[in-house]
Amino acid sequence: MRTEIARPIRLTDYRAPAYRVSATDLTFRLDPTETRVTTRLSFERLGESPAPLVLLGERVKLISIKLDGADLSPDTYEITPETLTLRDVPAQFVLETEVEINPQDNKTLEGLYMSSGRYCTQCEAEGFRKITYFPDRPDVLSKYTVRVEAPKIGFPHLLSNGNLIEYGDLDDTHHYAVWQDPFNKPSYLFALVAGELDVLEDTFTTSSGRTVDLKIYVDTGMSARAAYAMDALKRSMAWDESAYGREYDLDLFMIVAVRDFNFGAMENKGLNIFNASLLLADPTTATDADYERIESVIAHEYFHNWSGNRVTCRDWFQLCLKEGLTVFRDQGFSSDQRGHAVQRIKDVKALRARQFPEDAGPLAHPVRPSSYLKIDNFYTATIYEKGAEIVGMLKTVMGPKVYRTALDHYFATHDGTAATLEDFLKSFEAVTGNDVSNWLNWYTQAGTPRLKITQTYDAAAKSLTLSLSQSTAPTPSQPTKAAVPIPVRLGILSEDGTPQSFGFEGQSQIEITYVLDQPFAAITLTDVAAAPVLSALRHFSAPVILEVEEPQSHLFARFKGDTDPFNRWEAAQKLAQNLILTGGDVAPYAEALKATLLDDALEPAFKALIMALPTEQGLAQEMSPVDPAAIHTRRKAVKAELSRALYPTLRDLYDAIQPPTTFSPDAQSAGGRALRNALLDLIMAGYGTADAAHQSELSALASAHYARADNMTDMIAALTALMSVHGEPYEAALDAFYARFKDEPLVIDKWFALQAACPHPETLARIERLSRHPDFDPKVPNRWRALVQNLASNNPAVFHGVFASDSYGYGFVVDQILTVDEFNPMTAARLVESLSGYKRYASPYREAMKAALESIMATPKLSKNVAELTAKALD
Ligand code: 0A1
Ligand code: ZN
Repeated sequence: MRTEIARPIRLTDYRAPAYRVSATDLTFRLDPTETRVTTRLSFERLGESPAPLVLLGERVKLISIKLDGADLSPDTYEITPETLTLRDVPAQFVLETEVEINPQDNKTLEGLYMSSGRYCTQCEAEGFRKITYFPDRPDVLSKYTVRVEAPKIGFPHLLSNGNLIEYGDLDDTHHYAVWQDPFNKPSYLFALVAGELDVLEDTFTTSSGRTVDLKIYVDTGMSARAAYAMDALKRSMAWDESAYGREYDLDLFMIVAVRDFNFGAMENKGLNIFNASLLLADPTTATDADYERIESVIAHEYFHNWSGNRVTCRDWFQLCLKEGLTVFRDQGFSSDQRGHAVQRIKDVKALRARQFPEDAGPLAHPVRPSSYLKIDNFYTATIYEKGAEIVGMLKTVMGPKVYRTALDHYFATHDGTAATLEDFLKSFEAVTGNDVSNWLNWYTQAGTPRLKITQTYDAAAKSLTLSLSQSTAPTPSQPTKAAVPIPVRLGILSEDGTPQSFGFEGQSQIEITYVLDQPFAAITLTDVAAAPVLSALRHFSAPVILEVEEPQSHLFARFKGDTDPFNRWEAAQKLAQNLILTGGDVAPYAEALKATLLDDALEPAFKALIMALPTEQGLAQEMSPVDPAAIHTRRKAVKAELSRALYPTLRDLYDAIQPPTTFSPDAQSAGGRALRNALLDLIMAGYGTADAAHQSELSALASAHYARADNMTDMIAALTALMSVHGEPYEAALDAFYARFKDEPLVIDKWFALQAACPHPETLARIERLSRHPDFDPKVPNRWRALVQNLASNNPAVFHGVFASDSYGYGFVVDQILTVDEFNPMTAARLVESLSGYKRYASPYREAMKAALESIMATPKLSKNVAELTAKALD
């Protein structure tokens, strides 16, 4: 049997709901296999004429149904596997249903499910319908009262959204709690948690003087590990007040950490639920990257309280209204906490690594898609990260003051409602009086625009003419593209790297932002004293691919001295990319890198970033057709050569850094560790081509780094360094690591991840072995992703089988997708993307990847999630 192709949901089919729900009362009698949910909904018809009431429900067993207190006979309603329809209802009525659900059996991790013996929920996007019959769509907002009943033993904490208004004993064995949320909310923001938990408590005083109780619930014995998350939460609350004037609105804010979770975290009103990996941290179990992620995700979910909860989305096509805006807000927070340049470089690296390939392949979709089969498949880098870039561009073009006023206007105008992207853009129009409708093209058009700049310098006239043009290649179902507004921030340097002023529109400037909103435009900079080096798209002012024809010397000038740190890093990356993809002498690049490393004015975190060569995945985007074997070999060779050329410098710098005796996760300390570990990484790249004596010196260095590591960042860096050595020292360190952390699931995830990401001929066999390890469980997404996602996304050499042409990693990944698709389609589907770019690959990879996708498609009973993405990938 072939999976039946479902009917897509289209934006143009949007119809306002026929009924509003003025109150939602839920009672949960919790039981692992037979939870009873009683739902009392007060409906009011919105339109003039009678309309059927269609409620959504999946895998819920209807026990009883009453309308205005009277039992309904089965011939008055109709049930399908996904709906409950009442054809004939009054204009105003109360509907009461009782349903039975089975949380223990629910391995989709959507709706109500069990994790480590606790009950928890995940309702975004369409999980609430797995709890009860409801108009489960984001434009139906309602006030919730929730009563939770459970045994006292095993379930001392009974949590839901809002305020606790009542609790007590039902009898000797059972108790209950009643929660009331005073704010209207859509069903996707509903949450419930019940179980044994430890809690870390604190308070926050808002700018208007209200005290908010903060509670973070974690596994018993783990509350100390929530301290960093608590600190990040308080900083986020203060930042949202000062940067956006947004104050928290309830008296209580709770977060719960759970081990089994499909995504990162969820912004349920007043009760955020987090994947434990993004909440728990201490120096011995979490890396600096983990601390950084925790800080940004805590902020992200908290910021949703305004951008997402108080103002929500009219329908799921508007997902980026809340996600793009909230990512932009959390990036602003991180940037204030950790440094603007370093944060921008990291954000752009992530955008290019995840969003650019998406936009260049068969899964390309606009930031506001026009149709979908499963909305779960649209929690993508495009909607999140490209969505954030659009908001960032608006801020760049409008300026910070206008941006802030427009956001204030947006929050004030749409508070308590479900809004659209047009509403968001209209706030900018309301504040500026300007038409901003051309910005909608960024939302409706897929594909990364290419920005081409050609330059003509007239030495006699001292003028520099820049011709700018934009184009976007066709994407699935969008053959032609309109121009989008592209802010191009630019300045000029002299050949020795010093900034030059210039005239533009009659004024002397050091930097301008020109908005290219047509397919083509030409501008002239005057008073350009000497032959200029153009520094365009500073701070990555737009998510585009920049093409500038220029000599290598210009790249070196920017690498050495661009005052814009982003473009300094960018020039270094371009030079490294050229070395790897087209060859050339490594010496000048090594010299420039050395000068950078010896420059005391630069931050360690920036130096660490500039030392990292472009990744194999990044290089693949620059090659056509992609030959992963050539990329791997050439990158490795350039890295080894750099390592040899710079060894004395790298070693001196490495030896000169004394790791601090006490650990602090702050940005500066993390930057110091990042630099020391980047030095180690580059030093170790020389291992393969070193003589025996030097090899044993390097092996000893990596082992000593491991032995002295007193924090997880340094341990992982040492294990990564030992990958170059392989053999006994690597195995011994891995075994020691496992023995030490075997009772720490989050660290054992790292143990799996590390091995899966090792670029070595034996890795595929090791991964297959690890998939039979007693600690491997595909039902736990964190563990599954650690092994499988790391192979597919972070180990291109092994995934594409470059070490042995007959063994690709594709087959293993397909088997894993199919295994997980049987119980958790949402998580399984996210891995299909790894095979989707096959058309860009050279033979034989291309054919093998395509065959892998076809084998998925030929499988009976695929989920809608996997079927949608596989069909698109093959299209
Ligand atoms: N709104 C969350 C993302 C999220 C979406 C779906 C989930 O489960 C299926 C979980 C989380 C965020 O942006 O953080
Ligand atoms: Zn979000």
